[in-house]
Amino acid sequence: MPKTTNTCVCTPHDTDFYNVRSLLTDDERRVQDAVGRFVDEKVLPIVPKAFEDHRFPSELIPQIAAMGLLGCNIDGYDCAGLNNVCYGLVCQELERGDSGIRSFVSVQGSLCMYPILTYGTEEQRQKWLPRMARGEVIGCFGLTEPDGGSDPGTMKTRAVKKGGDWVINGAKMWITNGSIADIAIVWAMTDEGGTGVSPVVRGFLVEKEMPGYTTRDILRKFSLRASVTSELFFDDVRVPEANLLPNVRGLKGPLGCLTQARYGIAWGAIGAALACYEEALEYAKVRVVFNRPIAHTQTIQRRLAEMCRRITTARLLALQLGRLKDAGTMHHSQVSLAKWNNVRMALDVARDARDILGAAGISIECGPIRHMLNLESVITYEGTETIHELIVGRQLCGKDAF
Ligand code: TGC
Ligand code: FAD
Repeated sequence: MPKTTNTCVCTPHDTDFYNVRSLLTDDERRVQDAVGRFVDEKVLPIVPKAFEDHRFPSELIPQIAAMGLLGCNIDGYDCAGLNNVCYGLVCQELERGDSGIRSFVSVQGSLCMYPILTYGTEEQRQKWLPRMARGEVIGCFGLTEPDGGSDPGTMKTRAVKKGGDWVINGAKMWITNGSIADIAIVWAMTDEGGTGVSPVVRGFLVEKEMPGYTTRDILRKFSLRASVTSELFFDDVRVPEANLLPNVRGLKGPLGCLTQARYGIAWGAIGAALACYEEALEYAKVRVVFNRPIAHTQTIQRRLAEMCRRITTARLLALQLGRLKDAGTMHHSQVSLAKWNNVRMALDVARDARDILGAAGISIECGPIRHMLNLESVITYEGTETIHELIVGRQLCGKDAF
């Protein structure tokens, strides 16, 4: 039997070394290209200044909505009904622009539209989802509290049933889109089980104009500056029963939403890493020091090869995760491994790219420092790196070590 020989050798592309794009369907490639063009033409020209000015570029919302990117993996309710690989590619392209833009889309789709779709009534879906897909109603997701985010089971915000309403008291902290949101998905402890029974977490749709509900922006951030981050306060906020999400009880409600958003982040981080790597690679080829481009030195080549290796493996990991999600077989611990791996990869790539750019790398004119600073939030929110390591550890060892 003759040995099979490889007769078609294609030169690896420096930004897609294993030609992962060839594993996508035509539709998936079309979605990626359309969002990529949007990022090149509309996001990148304005986002460094927005970051510098500590301003969320809300003028992008109608364009993002018109492209069908809000809740894009939801079927019906005026949503695009794309598969989860497409949703991942959307996140990847948006975060190639800025993590703040991907954050906006993650929160709207995965943290706000998803729970209404999955835990809400048909009336709630009809009322909110089409308007949220069109960007006419903006959402935020309130889980984290001032006393700690990693262990949401200890939350202090309480909802007490009074007559036909629920009355909410408490506060949420570090909430993306908080002050620009028309509705907040708020998770609160209830005592609905009665005396002697453990409190139960329930989800509520709190509307902006409800008396007692206020927000305050968190200013002076060094990270995610092109994104709104707020505190939410609830002072005897009366929420009608019609605004309770009836179809989930317990922490699995918010954690189920986090699985959706963490999935998107695992893809998004690849975009941030690619932006940094491409800039460092181009710079290294033209920056002449000691009479030769720095790209002709062993150390710089090793560092660029290391970036290429880590980005390539992250891409393959995200794509397989997406295929599992589309097949309905993805486990949330697999999402944790991907969020942990890909965000750590992106942060390391961004820091190294910043260094390869030398002094120029500290300027807002260059992307890596902006991505690097953003990724300090991305590695913390949606579960810190440690929490994801411990989720994978629990899956392997069968015991909580939190
Ligand atoms: P645990 O006992 O593990 O779970 C309670 C119930 O939930 C189920 N479950 C999940 N379901 C779906 N997806 C997941 N990821 C799930 N994890 C757990 C679990 O099966 C159980 O179900 P049941 O039926 O038995 O009741 O709960 P725990 O209290 O031990 O918590 C474990 C831990 C530490 C992993 C969890 O609390 C955690 O993930 N902590 C991190 C918190 C976090 O990620 N917060 C993020 C806030 S939102 C945010 O950051 C938005 S950033 C937005 C942006 O700008 O992009
Ligand atoms: P803590 O829980 O106090 O953790 C502090 C440190 O202790 C971390 O390093 C952590 O890894 C470590 N640690 C915790 N437990 C253990 C353990 N058992 N063993 C070892 N180490 C441990 N939240 C929302 O609800 N909605 C949002 O929209 C939202 N947006 C955000 C936007 C930004 C820009 C940021 C920065 C955060 C946002 N968050 C949001 C909050 C985010 O989810 C939390 O910051 C995160 O979950 C961590 O919580 P914490 O900051 O309270 O840290």
